[in-house]
Amino acid sequence: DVSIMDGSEKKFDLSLTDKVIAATGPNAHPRLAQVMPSLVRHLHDFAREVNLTVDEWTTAIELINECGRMSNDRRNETQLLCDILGLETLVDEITANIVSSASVSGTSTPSAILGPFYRHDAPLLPNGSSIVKDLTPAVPWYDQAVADSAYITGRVLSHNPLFPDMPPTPLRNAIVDVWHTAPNGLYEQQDPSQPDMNLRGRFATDAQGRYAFYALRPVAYPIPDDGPAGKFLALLDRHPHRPGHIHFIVSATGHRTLTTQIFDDRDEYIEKDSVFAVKDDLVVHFEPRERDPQAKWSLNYDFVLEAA
Ligand code: MBD
Ligand code: FE
Repeated sequence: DVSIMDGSEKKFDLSLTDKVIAATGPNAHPRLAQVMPSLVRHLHDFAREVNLTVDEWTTAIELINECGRMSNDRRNETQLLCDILGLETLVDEITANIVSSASVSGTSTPSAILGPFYRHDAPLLPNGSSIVKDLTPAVPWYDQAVADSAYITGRVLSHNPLFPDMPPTPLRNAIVDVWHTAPNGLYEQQDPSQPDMNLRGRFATDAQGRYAFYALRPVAYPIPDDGPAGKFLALLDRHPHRPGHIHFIVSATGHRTLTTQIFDDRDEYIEKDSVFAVKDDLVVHFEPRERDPQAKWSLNYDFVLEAA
């Protein structure tokens, strides 16, 4: 026990941990007043358990400071740090458990983490068009893009948890917001050689709930590993790779917005995602596509939203 009291002085009766917790005032923000005792206890217990030294704590502070200094609209290093610790996936799981009624588990499409590369205001495109903006032989990844061109279709469906036995029904005018990396493993905002908003788009579903667009089969890709999060991974002897994935935010009036990702089942990293986001129901299988000069592969995937 490292508490500083020796039992003789009533004034120092509380352990350091209890003092910090007791310091919270009566007018504290209610949610903070609720969660901080637990946070302080776990932080203090962690430091005691590992015998954390001042030097080690200073190193950790520098890591976090460096993440903060690097973070901006184009790269959120602090979020990346959370991702490699599994924290974004954990809070995604907890949130899903809180907001979905337990009885409907498994009936709507599972969520997955947003990640640091979403951009608002991707162009709204007509169904059947392509999110691949620059596909000329001058593009360094042209050959791979041609080989992996894909036609992605599906429906957005509604599940009403109040009527759990009813089959999901098609949702008209749902928005499918999609983004993925180029075959060089970079999102457009990471890569000056890609046009603005390359490989991003939004599609509105038709009266039958259908969406359709041309994209590429996603490739495995290393999360940015030239910063503090990457340095941390290396110190842990961990690889930075994510399995090939496509991000989606699917929204519709009167429904919970779904943030998710789908994962290509051919990917060698499918079981070792560096940010722990893969779920069984999000693993998809691309089929060879015949008689379409625009796409070598096809994928059909339905999203099921929960009425809210
Ligand atoms: C990504 O591309 C990503 O999707 C996540 C979740 C974390 C880091 C990089
Ligand atoms: Fe991603």
